[in-house]
Amino acid sequence: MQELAVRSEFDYTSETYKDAYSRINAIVIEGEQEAHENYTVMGEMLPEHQEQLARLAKMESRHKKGFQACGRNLSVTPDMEFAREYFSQLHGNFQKAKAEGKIPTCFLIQSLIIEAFAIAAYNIYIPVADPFARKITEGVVKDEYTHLNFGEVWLKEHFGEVKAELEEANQENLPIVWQMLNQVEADADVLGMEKAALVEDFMISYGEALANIGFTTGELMRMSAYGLAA
Ligand code: Y39
Ligand code: FE
Ligand code: FE
Repeated sequence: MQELAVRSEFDYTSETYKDAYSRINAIVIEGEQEAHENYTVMGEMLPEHQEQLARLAKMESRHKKGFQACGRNLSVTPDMEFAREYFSQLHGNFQKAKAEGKIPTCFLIQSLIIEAFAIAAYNIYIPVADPFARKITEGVVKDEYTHLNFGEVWLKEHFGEVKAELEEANQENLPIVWQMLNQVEADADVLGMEKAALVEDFMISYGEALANIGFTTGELMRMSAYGLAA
């Protein structure tokens, strides 16, 4: 009954829905592909965690395949060029951090910021998704929590040495996520995902992660406020 009530709100076959889906679906597919690449690279940078990071990378490719199936199921062609452009700033910052051997920055970008973004997007999407996509997304979001946790644990273990670098990386990358959220607001709305709910869910996951790593409440408030500079 619940399912029928939710389903009747959306026409998943309308051109309006499919047009918005062509961008959101592409963003998710591109995000999963880049997450796969990022964890593969991080495994090379951290030989002692190579096996675990390779496992995360593999999960990301599975997610990508799942979301590609969601697009096909709705007869939507994902706009991959749009999605590559969408991620280009974060992608560039990750590549730069990697080239400079800045592992904490890599963790902040991929495991904290991008994972918290994914968790927010997937949690908010699940109740309004078509039944096929809902099943897939429910499975995926569980994995994303373990990815966020992996970054948290590593950063917590190295908190003393990485704290200053994390503050700098936060200042540089949090405003970018804010811009990304603004950019996708209209399309997300067509899919039934409210920006305010996305922001709230993102800040909960991200803030909790920062607290678990070792930041004080005052520090994480200040760090969160940098997002508003977007
Ligand atoms: O770790 C992961 O699997 C992350 C790559 C995926 C990112 C997904 C980004 C979702 C943003 C969608 C925006 C819709 C409002
Ligand atoms: Fe994923
Ligand atoms: Fe992930």
